[in-house]
Amino acid sequence: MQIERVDLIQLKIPMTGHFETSYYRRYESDKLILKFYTPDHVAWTECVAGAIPGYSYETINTARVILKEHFLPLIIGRDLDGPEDFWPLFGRFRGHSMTKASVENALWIFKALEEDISLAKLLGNRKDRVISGVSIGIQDTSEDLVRLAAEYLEKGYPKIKMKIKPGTDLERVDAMRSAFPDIKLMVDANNAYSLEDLETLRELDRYNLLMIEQPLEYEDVHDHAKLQAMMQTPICLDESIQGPYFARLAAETSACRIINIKQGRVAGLAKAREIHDLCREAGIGVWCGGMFETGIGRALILALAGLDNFIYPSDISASDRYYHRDIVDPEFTLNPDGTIDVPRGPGLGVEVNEKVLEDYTVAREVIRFKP
Ligand code: OSB
Ligand code: MG
Repeated sequence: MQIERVDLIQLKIPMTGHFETSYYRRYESDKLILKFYTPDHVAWTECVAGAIPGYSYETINTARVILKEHFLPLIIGRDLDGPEDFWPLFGRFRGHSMTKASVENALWIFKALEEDISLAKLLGNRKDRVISGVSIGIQDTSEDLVRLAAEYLEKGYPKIKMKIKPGTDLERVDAMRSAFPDIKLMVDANNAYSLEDLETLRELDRYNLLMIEQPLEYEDVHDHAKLQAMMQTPICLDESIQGPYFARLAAETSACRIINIKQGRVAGLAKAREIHDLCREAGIGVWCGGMFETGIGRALILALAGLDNFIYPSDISASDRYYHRDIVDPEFTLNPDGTIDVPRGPGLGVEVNEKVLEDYTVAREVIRFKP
């Protein structure tokens, strides 16, 4: 495969409702979409970095600069066999995992297209469906939270993840558990706590939560190990697991019992699969998180999320969870059994609707380096 052109397409997509984490409330989704061209095929990828450096230091603007100055010149015009060529070329670069993933993903998709098989099949995913779940941002009141959760449960979502932050945490979890005593419920703190908050965190043990996601800072693997030893609820790490090494560190120090795999956070599908395999050996179950993906990124993570150690419900919800109109056809919908279909067509298995894409586009650049 020889990539001859890449379009960088910046989108601003209004969201169906605001989404607040412990660090930021957003009303719209800023996205960087990449369209890669070889003489025979087109591959679409999505960089999952956001508008502000809140989840990690990356943003769509750091991604654009790194892509243009460092990453794209390395691959455009080069003869590549497939994803196995990625790390020998990109291993020399530090960080910028989401940006790396947006390039690495294209090599997988081209490989699948060349073999005329689905990305899921190429990755070794034999499942047709993945268990869905919905992630709910911090609401203004407990009543708002319970009302919103009821709507999603009514639609058939089999798991609710609620974001928490200090101050309102216990009141909100209490309200949710009183309203829904038996549902699969978990919380995500996005680093909002420290070991000083031990008393509050241990109170969470009373609510039969599936897990508590990333309570402490992303560097604090050691403190998570201390916390896990003092809590019954499984700790799940998200931000802390920046690659296979961190998964091994977390396993060897018993810092968590569960890991949320986001392929963007760990620099692509090869590393995501490596972490998946390593966790299986270590007895750590994983699940597939999300980054408000459009249908492009959603198709990609569905292809990954059917591997056999993805044993907890995902954060992969239907297209209309965040977007009035997704940029792919068909849009993703929730099955009556609370699952989402894994696309089975060649490559990503979805078509990009360029008319809808155009409606959301705020900037587009064509990158082409002539030899
Ligand atoms: O911490 O899992 C998170 C979204 C953006 C950044 C971080 C997180 C999230 C979510 C939403 O929880 C997951 C999704 O529905 O895509
Ligand atoms: Mg998280």
